[in-house]
Amino acid sequence: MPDLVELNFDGIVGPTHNYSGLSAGNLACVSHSGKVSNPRAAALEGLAKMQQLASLGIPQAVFPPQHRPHIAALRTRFTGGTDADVIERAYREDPALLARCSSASSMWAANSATVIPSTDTADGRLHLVPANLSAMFHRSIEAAGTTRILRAIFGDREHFCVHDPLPDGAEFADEGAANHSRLQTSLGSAHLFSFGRSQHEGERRPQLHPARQSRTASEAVVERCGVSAESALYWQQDPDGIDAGAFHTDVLAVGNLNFMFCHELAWASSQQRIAELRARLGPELQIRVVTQSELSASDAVKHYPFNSQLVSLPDRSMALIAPAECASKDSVRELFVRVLSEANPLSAVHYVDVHSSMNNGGGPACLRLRVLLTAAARAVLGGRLLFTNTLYQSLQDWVRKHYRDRLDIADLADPQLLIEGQTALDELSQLLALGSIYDFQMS
Ligand code: SUG
Repeated sequence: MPDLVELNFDGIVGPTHNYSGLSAGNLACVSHSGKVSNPRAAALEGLAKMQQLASLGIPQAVFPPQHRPHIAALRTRFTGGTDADVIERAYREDPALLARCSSASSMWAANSATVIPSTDTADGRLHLVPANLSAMFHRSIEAAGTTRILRAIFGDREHFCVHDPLPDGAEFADEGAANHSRLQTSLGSAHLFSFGRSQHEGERRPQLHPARQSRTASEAVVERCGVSAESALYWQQDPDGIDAGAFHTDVLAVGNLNFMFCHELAWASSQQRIAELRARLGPELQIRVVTQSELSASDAVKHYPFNSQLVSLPDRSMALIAPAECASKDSVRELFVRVLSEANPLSAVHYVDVHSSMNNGGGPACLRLRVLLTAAARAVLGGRLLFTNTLYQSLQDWVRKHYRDRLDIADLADPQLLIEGQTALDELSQLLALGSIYDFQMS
């Protein structure tokens, strides 16, 4: 089997990063609704995080943001006039729609696609299924742009296959890699797909918050990518976990190779499920389940310890890349100290400051799309996306040149914001050698 190395593609925070409180069930996002944002600081935080990982020897790449406001979506409702007219009318007549069309939510690259490495697919290519994000309108309008960007990066058909997103709507609602985890031991690999709801009658459902991912969507992803039926597992998110604010599984669980760190409310009947997984992958698999009494799910949702990245270091031990919010909570810090002292592959915890993203419910793990690549596949990636000191410097300069340091909801009505975004992203697509990836570059 060829050696696979993980490359993390981090979403660059877009110029319209704001707090519109668009995602019901995402408690941080709802509680920050209406606050003033600082897109420049948010984008620089994201870049500094990438730099921190790169300096630990962890392969890192960038994923470009989408252009907002999404003019085509606004024009579905407001058909005439210039772009500025459309924005102005939307602000007057349907400000909620303008907010939905202005979110910088494409930054959370974990939701951009499900990725299956070439070792685990029937045709030996790396497969990507862009997520339709059907559960929330402001996210569903990412799918077409994401598909285009993925095809610009993974365009080599000998090594890659970028599918179309699944059909829109509740039946196939798909949130991408946030609900997918791949584990591996010498006995093989297992793909864990988590869903919030299925066709199964009598299934317990969350009472307070939406269950976003459908089981049918995950089954379709498995089928399209040619993942063997034996290695795919479908686990229901615990409805109590969703009601505590874990809208995606990666809010309560993270796994890498033979180690998984999770909360007991990540999945329904978690003990039974975990026993099945252990039986499949054997004793090399280590799973650290945190109980409610050790750390409540609602504290886990407040501080996001499980939304850490669990990464392999060059010495093959693992590190947890945790949000800085974890360091300020005694019970979370103590949990990390305990887990570090136990027999498992974890050798370190590093904190990163992604405060602006956290305010919208996106921690370190949400910001990145993990792609396991062979050396040959890595050599044919499109664009110039690999994170180097030079790229870091150029991107910092680019953000400082183009991004505002203050944005409130009324600023979304400013047509100048659209122009600033076009100018910035046009320059970015050249910097990253991606060609024309934005609608405004095609017209
Ligand atoms: O879909 N927040 C995102 C956060 C996504 C986090 N991703 C993972 N867990 N993988 C969401 O709820 C808020 C945007 C706003 O209000 O403008 C938002 O979409």
